[in-house]
Amino acid sequence: MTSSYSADQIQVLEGLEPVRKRPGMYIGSTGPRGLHHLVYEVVDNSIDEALAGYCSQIEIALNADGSVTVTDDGRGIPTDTHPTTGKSALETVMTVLHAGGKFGGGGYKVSGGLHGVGVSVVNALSEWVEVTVWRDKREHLQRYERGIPIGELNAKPDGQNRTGTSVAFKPDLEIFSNGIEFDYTTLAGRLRELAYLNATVKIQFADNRLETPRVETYHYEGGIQEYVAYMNREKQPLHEEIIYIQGERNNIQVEVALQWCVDAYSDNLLGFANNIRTIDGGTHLEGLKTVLTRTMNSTARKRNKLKDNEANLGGENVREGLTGVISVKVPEPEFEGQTKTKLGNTEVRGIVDSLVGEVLTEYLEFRPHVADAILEKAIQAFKAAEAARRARELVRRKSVLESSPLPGKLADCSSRDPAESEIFLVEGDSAGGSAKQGRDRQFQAILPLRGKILNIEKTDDAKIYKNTEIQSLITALGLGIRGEEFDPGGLRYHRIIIMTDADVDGAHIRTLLLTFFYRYQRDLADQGYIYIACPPLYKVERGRNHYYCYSDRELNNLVQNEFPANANYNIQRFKGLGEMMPDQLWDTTMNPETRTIKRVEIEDAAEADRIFTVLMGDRVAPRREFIETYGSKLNLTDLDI
Ligand code: 0RA
Repeated sequence: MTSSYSADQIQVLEGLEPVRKRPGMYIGSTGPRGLHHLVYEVVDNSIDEALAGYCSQIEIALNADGSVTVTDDGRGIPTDTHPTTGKSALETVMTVLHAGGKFGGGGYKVSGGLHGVGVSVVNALSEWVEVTVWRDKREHLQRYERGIPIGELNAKPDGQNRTGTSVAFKPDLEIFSNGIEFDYTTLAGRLRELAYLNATVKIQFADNRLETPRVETYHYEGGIQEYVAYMNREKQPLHEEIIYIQGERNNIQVEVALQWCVDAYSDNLLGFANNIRTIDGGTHLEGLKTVLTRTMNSTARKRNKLKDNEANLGGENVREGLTGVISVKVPEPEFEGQTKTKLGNTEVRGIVDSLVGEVLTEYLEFRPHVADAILEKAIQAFKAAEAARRARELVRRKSVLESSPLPGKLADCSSRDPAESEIFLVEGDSAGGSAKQGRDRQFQAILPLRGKILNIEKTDDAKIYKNTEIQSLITALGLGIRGEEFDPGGLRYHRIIIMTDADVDGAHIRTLLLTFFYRYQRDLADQGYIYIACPPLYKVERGRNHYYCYSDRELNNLVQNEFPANANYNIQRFKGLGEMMPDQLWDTTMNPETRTIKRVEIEDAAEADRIFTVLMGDRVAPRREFIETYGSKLNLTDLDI
């Protein structure tokens, strides 16, 4: 540290320097996820102010210069001088790590989880930040550059007597070296989710980067009840009214919304703790699952749907076709697991159990038709599961007889270390052949899949396990049975790479596989094991050089911008993977040194669930509507509908 810094600046540097040195420690990554995290961090502060009861509206704007502005109508960050630092509270919040929470704004803080690192982290990782606070009939403004205040906190009279906070920031390209472009859909998904989870808040989202700005408002007075309705809007509900349960015990707030659907076979339960999506579950979801199973079984016995000599319905059976959201607000949340997305507070389990148990039991007593409809579905599921179990046992017995449990067409790799092993799921035998010859057999396995695999969205368990393509997929991957506790220990490859042709059929097979993974064992996707290979579309030869292009844009760019105007060149369009020579396939698509693969991430589970239903389910009308809406983004000549 040089001696030219003033005392104030040294403190600032000590405060935020670690953040700039190791941004990943604070925001997870400096890729797109970390970048978007900055916005969530700032918005979370406004949401906290709303949960404390002081803020009703939050506006988020993506600005043309790449910055973002988040404005709320809360009380405004305090601007008086802070006793220990001698600086304004505002400057302290902005420049001292973890200072934000110490002001005790009341209500719930999301600290400790994915978010809650504090707005100072955003300040540290931004090229500049400008904070405006309206309070005490004044407008206060301060600017920071890379975490350092530029000048004093400036105040001028504000005639309007408004209150609130506005934080504008531009992410620092020095930190986010892959780019600082925000994705509208990603942000919109999370903001919509926040609006569902916090029914009182109105969230406005504007994209002012566009020539004609786009503005959307999210305000759902029905809260998570409306969230469930939204997720189910393409499905056929088993009962009209969404079951809603709300209560508070020991300072822990619990909210649950549930609706079963007729034509759905899997369950879709989303858990949130302090507005954070708990992908890895935790005590709130455990409590909910336990109480659902118990309540439905006792209701079944009361209503004579289960005889004394019949076994209890399993949790899986009871949850079949269920869409639900549980949102808890816990004063001191403990988040566990590698990604801190599992709620650990043990007291939550019992509170959810007793609260939901009491209300749901009574709800069903007053609505016997609803109770019977759910029970009949669960009993059917129970019977189907029995049939599936018998089918599975057949599979198991058969594989014991065959002595080799791995499918014959799998070309396995030599490595037995899943962490370094990958498997390519390849469309068709001919591409499978090229891939087998082109691969590095040390760590790359190939499983050719013949034709279209079963559409799991339309099928029940028993049929799924009889399907040979799915059987070989399950055994090759080393997976267990649908819905059983996911054990990554059993997984034989940590990269499952879907490699299909770059045409409509390829896209269809890819979607079928993704549907399979999403419905069959979503943890695989949630934990980032699923990838999509990116084979090239074109090979361009010019003289002794050749180039591979992965999109039309790349091809145009190459031909128009890189080649001289009168160049002679030849373009070969790959119609399928099978057309590529084994070494071409290796160079362009399989070699970890040179290839691009896309990891499948499920950012917005509710939307994913809905889209899978629309694209793969039984009902034609919503699918047609989806294609009509988004069809213009597709190349219609490629569509064979
Ligand atoms: C601490 C205390 C008070 C307000 C806030 C924090 C506050 C922080 C943020 C961040 C974004 N928007 C915000 N709005 C409020 C309240 C102090 C008081 O007036 O008593």
